Amino acid sequence: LTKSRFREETKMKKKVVSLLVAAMTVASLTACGNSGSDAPAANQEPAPAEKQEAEPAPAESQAEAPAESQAEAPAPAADGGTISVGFAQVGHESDWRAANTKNYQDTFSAANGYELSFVDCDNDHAVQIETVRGFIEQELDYICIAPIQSAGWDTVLQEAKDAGIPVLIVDRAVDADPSLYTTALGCDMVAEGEAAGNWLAEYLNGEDANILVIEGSVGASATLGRTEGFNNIVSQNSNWKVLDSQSGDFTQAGGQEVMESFIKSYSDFNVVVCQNDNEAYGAMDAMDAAGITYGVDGDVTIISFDATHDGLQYTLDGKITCNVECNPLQAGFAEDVIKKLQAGEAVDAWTLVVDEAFVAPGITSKYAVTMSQEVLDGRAY
Ligand code: GZL
Ligand code: ZN
Repeated sequence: LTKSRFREETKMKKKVVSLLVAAMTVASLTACGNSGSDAPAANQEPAPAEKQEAEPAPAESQAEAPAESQAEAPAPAADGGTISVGFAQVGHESDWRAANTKNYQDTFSAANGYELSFVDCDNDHAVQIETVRGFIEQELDYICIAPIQSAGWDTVLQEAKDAGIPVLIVDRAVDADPSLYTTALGCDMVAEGEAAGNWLAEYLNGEDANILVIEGSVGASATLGRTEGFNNIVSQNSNWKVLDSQSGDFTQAGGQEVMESFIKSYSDFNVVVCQNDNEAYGAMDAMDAAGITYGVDGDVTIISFDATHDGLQYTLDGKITCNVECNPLQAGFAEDVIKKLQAGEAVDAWTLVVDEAFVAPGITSKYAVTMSQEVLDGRAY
């Protein structure tokens, strides 16, 4: 349990830091209570004259521009005026998210010529929709959205398109007509779920599996994809049974809560799939409290997703046996798209952020890299 206190303390420290740093919100957009309103928000300064020239051509002249010709967004103003980017971020639910947020703030910095309007939407879809509406009203040059859930985006995406503002769907996917946004980028969540399943089949080598799944946030493409991918492999193994599958909302508290309820209902499980590292930390705390052993030397095999630093430390320690990565350092891909659009170049409709899987020391797999201290030391997040 001391582990979780350590984790809680680090998380609290991280949260304080990310709240302070994440306070860059557009004044009228303190949509999410935790926007760190007391921290300085650089973009609340009066916009210097030259910034106006960096604004895209007046909306009406782009309004009728169909998505494919949005590439004609103007090149940066001759004097290199700043480019305004709105980022409606999922929230602050996980270590992965913190790394993703920091990566966007580091990339879209004032020093790099950007004015970032960052809003932490606190896992609330309605807040995220209103945040995007606010970006449209502000007539920002670009809008990035990491959608909390896949459904419910058509209307506001149409509004952004009508306003002639290029929209980048990042990290997670939306269930909307692709002509309603400029580009999408992120990991292949179905492939991640299948990687976990394929590794498990290789590891169990024919043994039965009674599986409990702690899913991510309801309706998130990361949840839907990982569940679909893993179940594709479950259906290929007739001696595997998924006993239960509940959402832990991608948080440590959620993972612990769901695992505690699973422990009350099931006693014959030998595999727990956590759809992100923070849920795995919570599940481990719950199993510790119940005296259930896990890891390479335990009764239960834990599979996790995200391959964050702490998650890979547990994999190196043999507590998490398999950890499937989804790389959070994606802001560079978003910046590449914006630079191309600024230069009037066409952009790809989809950019895949590649990832891999990791397994505990002592295990060799054709689906995953065997963890070592060097692998851990070599990680960028
Ligand atoms: C995956 C990302 C997920 C992470 C979670 O790309 O959307 O959201 O797996 C995070 O940690 O909450
Ligand atoms: Zn919150």
